[in-house]
Amino acid sequence: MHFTDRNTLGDVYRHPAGRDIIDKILAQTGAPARLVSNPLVHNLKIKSLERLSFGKIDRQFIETLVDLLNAWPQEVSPTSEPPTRSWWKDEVVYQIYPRSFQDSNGDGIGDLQGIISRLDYLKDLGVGALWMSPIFDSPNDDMGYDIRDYRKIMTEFGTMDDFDELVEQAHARELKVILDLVVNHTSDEHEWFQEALADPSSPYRDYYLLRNGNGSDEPPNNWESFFSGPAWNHYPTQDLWALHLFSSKQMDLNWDNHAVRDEVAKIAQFWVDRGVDGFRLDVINYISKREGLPDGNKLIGEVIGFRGIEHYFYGPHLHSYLLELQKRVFAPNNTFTVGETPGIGLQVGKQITAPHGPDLDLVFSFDHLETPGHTRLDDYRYDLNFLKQYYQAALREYSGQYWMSLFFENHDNPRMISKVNPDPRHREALGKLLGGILLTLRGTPFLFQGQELGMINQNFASIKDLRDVEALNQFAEWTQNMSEDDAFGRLLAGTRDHARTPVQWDATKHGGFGPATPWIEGDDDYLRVNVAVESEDPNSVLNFYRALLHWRHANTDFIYSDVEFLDSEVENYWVYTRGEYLVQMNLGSTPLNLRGGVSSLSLARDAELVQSNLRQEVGPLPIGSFRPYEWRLSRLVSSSRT
Ligand code: TEU
Ligand code: CA
Repeated sequence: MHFTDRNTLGDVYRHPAGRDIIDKILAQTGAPARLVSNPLVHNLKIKSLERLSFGKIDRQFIETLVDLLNAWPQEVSPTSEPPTRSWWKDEVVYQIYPRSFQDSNGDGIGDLQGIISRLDYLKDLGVGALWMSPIFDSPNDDMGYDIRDYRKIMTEFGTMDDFDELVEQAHARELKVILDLVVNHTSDEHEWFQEALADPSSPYRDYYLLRNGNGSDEPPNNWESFFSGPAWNHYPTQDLWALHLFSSKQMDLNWDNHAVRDEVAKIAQFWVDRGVDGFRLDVINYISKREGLPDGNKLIGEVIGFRGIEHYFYGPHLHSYLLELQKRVFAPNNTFTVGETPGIGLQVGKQITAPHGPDLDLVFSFDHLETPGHTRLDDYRYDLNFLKQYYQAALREYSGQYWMSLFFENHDNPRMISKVNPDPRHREALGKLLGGILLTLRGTPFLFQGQELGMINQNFASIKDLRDVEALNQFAEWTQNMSEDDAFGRLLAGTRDHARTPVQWDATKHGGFGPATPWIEGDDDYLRVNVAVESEDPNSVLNFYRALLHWRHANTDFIYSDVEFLDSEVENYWVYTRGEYLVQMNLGSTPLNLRGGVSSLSLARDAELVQSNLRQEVGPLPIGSFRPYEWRLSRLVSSSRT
């Protein structure tokens, strides 16, 4: 269908990208999903939005929407066959933030030799693949997500020999190695950018999104950076402006330039040739920007929070650029790929990971990480009933050969236990419950370092304890019109630093991370919560993860089995089957007692318990009753299936 502004919202909703955009707006505004099926809304023409919004949705937004709908593929391939077997479906991926994992040489910074020294721990835990946040040469303005040389190991992390040893040692343990490839932008210290600045006739000028200033001190458009302020650097000597969606030292590459795409393909091939099994592709859906880099719509900027985002989060050439990389590097080498795609919804996520000829094997979407109306920086209690609703809807879409990534934590987000319920009395049960969900839903689980210990947010005392460029920039912006205490208080709940404190290995100084004062420190939580203590405790979060990870390995049919949700409307109760297995849990901090009107399976008397998150000394309550955050996995013996 060729879209114009005379198409209706019903037509828009039938388009995969259109449906995702409308679903996101509904979710953000808390409007009911059925609003779209209301004929009054369904039959509205796109062009009427301008009048109905009193101009808030302006002409330019309408043209952007129509162009995007015409630029994007309009079909989502149907599939009902069972998923094909792949190592990246069999295995659980463990994300390592190298800077905070293990310091081997006493400089207070994690490194590759530190990772090598912990490979036996990871193998024993039961994970099957390691995704390392960027390890390449970087000035660390954004902790490695600002790459200065793609073919050199960051000095603090070690050498290429250390890398080769890590790959060899990981493969010897049948652990796959996944690198974090950041190719939406490079560091401003990358030689390409330095040459682009130095020489007006340099071919590298077209590697970036540079605009002549024509003497103006106004940026070329009104786009905002994710890390505060305008998304443009000005270089007065050259009278040049350069785009940076992230920090002012992370310069966006011009992917419309074939030479850039060629460079990226060669970089990926270089690491594949060194034994890398896969890549996590950083903000990969941002690489294609709308022609002319037009101003962002005011209303969309207010709703989404970043002005201009509609011009790049579903870029017009994203599909063709990903396909090019797939054909040149990933498919010929059978290289696993997972795209970090902030803002991408379920339908476009299915298009990108379509089983027959995917652009990428998996994507990371983030719509489940905050409940509607909240942002990461809000200090609120995350309601697990929202997680249940999200995954029930998402896994109805990602059925058959479609396959989801599953995660609750990463290096950009606070610890999930703290978001749900920081009450220390519930930490162990809740930590295990979250692991139980992650490892029994249908998809590939991604476990973030320390999550297996039940690590939580840290009691940072002041801004001096934080290291993250996002937090520091936000603090500088907010303290222009509020006190330092207030600005720090607003940052504390959601700063990315919570995920970046050193992994807690034992109760010695710095938690066994290393002898020196680490580059970032947490509170004294490591005295109680660490690998050494938890390894000896049969009731620990660590031993819960370890048991369930090994159980998965011994029951691969479970991994590929369908998921069927039951009793969906019972508050605080989440129950689903995975083939012959039943997963039940109490999502609340108070006891749950199921009354009548639930499925017979929920009250099955002879389901055999496989694993629960209760402490061994605590026996289960009568059938249909659950302790706070109680989780259990049972095998349905034949009679229960009736
Ligand atoms: O993250 C992009 C991303 O979606 C989040 O950083 C989010 O945009 C940000 O926290 C503002 O809400 C990737 C990396 O995971 C992150 O660590 C980098 O800082 C960022 O890209 C730039 O490379
Ligand atoms: Ca070190």
